[in-house]
Amino acid sequence: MSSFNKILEASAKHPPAEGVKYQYGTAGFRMKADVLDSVVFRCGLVASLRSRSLGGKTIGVMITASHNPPVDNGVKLVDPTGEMLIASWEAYATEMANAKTDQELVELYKALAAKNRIDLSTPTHVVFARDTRASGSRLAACLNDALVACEAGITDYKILTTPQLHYIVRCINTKGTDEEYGEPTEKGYYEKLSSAFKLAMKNKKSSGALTVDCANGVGGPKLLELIKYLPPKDESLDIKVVNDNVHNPDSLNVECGADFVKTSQRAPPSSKAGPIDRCCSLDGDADRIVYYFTDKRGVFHLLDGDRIAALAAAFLADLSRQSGLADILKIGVVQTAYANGASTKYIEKDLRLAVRCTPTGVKYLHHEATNFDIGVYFEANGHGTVIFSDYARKNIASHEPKSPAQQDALEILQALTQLINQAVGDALSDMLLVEVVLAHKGWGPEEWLGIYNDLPNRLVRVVVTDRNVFVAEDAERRLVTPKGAQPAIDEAVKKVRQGRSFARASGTEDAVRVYAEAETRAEADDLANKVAAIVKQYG
Ligand code: NG1
Ligand code: ZN
Repeated sequence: MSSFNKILEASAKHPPAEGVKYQYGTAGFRMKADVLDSVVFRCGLVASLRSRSLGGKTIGVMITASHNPPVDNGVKLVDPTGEMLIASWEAYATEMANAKTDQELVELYKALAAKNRIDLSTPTHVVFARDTRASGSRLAACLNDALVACEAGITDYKILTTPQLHYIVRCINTKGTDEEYGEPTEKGYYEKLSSAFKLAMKNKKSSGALTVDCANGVGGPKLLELIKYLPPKDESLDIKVVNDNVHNPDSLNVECGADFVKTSQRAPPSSKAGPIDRCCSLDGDADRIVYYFTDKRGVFHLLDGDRIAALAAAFLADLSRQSGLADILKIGVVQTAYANGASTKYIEKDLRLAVRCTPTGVKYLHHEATNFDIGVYFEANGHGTVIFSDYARKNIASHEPKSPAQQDALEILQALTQLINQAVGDALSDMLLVEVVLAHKGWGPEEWLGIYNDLPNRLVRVVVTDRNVFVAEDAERRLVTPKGAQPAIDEAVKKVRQGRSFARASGTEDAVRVYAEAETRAEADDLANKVAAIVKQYG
C-alpha cells in the first residue's frame, strides 16, 4: 500500500469533531480532550514532515494542556534545538488540523511536501511524551497511528514534563557535535541538573525547607525522581513535595499549582506551610514556577516570574563582575508588558541592566534574549529561563581566573550554564537556580521580597464581540485599532500616579485582557475598570 493510502486509511479512524475550528496558538492546540483525537493524529503528520524537511532531524511532540482543567488536553511541537515550533509551521499545523475530509488532508500533506521540497523517502524521527492527564494515553495512540502511517522513526518517552521532552529533543539533535547537550534520557536530565546543582551550590546549605506544590501533575513524580540524584537534604536542600497525587487525574491543577497561586494571589488551601516558610508551585506540565510565602502577620506574598528574573539577573551580574567578565558579557532581561513596573525599574536603575519588552508568548521572549550574551527572560506568570550565547559559554569556559575569588565565581557561572535549561522555561531547573541564588546570598523569602516593592496592579478579562478588532503595536502596549481607544486609555492613565495600563486581545482565549498598575491599590483598580469600560465601548 502506498504511504498516502496508509495515511488515508489511518486518518479515517480519527475523524475531526464537527463544527470545531482549530488554531495552533501560543501554546499549541489546547481544548477539551474529546475533540482532539484528529488534531493529535494530524500533528503526527506535521511532525514527520517537519523532521523530513530538516533532513531527518528529530522533532518532538508533547501532549499536555499545562495549567488547564483536567478535562482539557493539548498538543505542541518541539523544533530540533528544543525550542518551540517556528511560526510558519504553526500555520501548516492549523491548516492540517482544519482539513474537512481524509482526502483533503492527504492533498494538503502532499502540497506541503511539494511546497517545502520535502523528499518523502528521507528517514524521519519523532519523539513524544505526555503529562499525567487521563486522556493522554488515548491521544498518544492517535499520534502513534499517524507516525506509523507515514513511516516515521518513533520513540515514545511515555510520561515526561514538557521541559524534559524539550531537553531530550535538543540532546538527540546535538549528539556527537560540539554543542552536545547531554544524554537523551530522563536519567541524563536528572544527572545533568543534579551535578550542575552540586557545583553551583559550592557546599552551601539552604536554610529551612522548601515546600513544592506540584499541581497534582507530572512535576510530582519527576521531582521525587530528581531528589534521588540531589545531595542528602541535611547537606544541601530540603525539599517537601506536596500535591503530587497523579493517581487522581481529576485533582490536576485544582486549587493548586502555579496558575492558581498567581491568579488568585493566595497559597493553595491545602498548604500547611508556616510563617516565612519558602514555598513554590509548579504548573501541570512543570514549565512554570512561582514562589511565595506568608509573613509573620499572616500576609501572603507572591514572588512571581518578574522576581525570579530580577533575582537571577542580579546574581548573574554579580558573578560576571566577580569573575572578571563584566566588560565582555552583555547581560539583559526580557519581559512582557505584564511585568510589574517596579521590577523593570529595579533592573534598569538598581542593577543597571538592559530591559527589553516583547509581545506575550515565550517564543518572542526567547528570541529577544538571544541578542544578549546572558539573556534572562520570564513572563510574570513564571515561565522563563536564562540563555547563554556561544560566545558567553566559550568565554566562561576559557577565562583564566586571576584570584581564588575569580575562580569561585567562574565555577559557579560555569555550573549555571549547565543547570539552566537552554531550550525552554523549566520549573525544576528554575527552582534549583533560585535555591542556588538564595543559598549564596544567605537570603530567605523576606530578603528576596525586599529588593523592590511591587506596584499594585489588576488584570481584567473583558469579553467583546470580536477581539480581532483590537490590534496592538509596540510590544502590545498600544492599540492601533479600534481608532480612538488608545487616546482614551492615555487620558485615563494620565490622571493616576505611576499609572500604566494597556489592553490587548488574548492569544489563548476569546477575550481582551486589560492590565493596570498605579501607586495605590485603589488607583490601580479604578484605572483597570476605566480601561475595561473603554474596551467595552469600542468592542
Ligand atoms: P494570553 O491569553 O495571550 O494573554 C496567556 C498568558 C501568557 C502565556 C499564554 C500561554 C497572561 C496575561 N497571559 O496568554 O503569559 O502564558 O497564556 O502560553 O498571563
Ligand atoms: Zn505549562
